[in-house]
Amino acid sequence: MYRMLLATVLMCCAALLPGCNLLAWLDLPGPPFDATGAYAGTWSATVPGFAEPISCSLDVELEQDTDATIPEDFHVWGTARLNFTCNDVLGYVDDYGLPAVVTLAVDGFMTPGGQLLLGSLEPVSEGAVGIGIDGAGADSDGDGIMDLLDGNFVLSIDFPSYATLSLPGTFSTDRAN
Ligand SMILES: [Ca+2]
Repeated sequence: MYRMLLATVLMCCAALLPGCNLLAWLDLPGPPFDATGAYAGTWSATVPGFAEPISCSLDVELEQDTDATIPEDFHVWGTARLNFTCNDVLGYVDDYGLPAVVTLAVDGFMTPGGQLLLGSLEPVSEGAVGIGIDGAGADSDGDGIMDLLDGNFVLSIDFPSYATLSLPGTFSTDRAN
């Protein structure tokens, strides 16, 4: 009975008072590093129906407030820009009606282990483009700032005038600033 009462009081406290942050009260460790910054690298994916993978450049800009109160300090957001302007990609740009560059706002979080889970889904003028990113961040020099991010992504493009394209692939980036 006492535990139920305590739990109820704590839940009410968390729900009603903005200053009452139970997670902060627990004094849990913060994010392993700060992802804020610009990252540049390449993406690679296999287009359905084609054996050869295609690859081109990728830019990611991220923000994270590691001084914020938990869980907001694990919140990561920014933009991911996939270029389709490389020679081996241009054919698919025509075939699939892909834009030359896909720039997407992404939002998500960092796990305590440094994994970044980011996603977006936003309408564009002709349809919808979405991306899901599952990346592993690393702080290679131990200064608390993330230095590289690589992992997997799925880009979904749904234009009414073209077939829906789901492009799963991998990416690798390093800090650019
Ligand atoms: Ca670092």
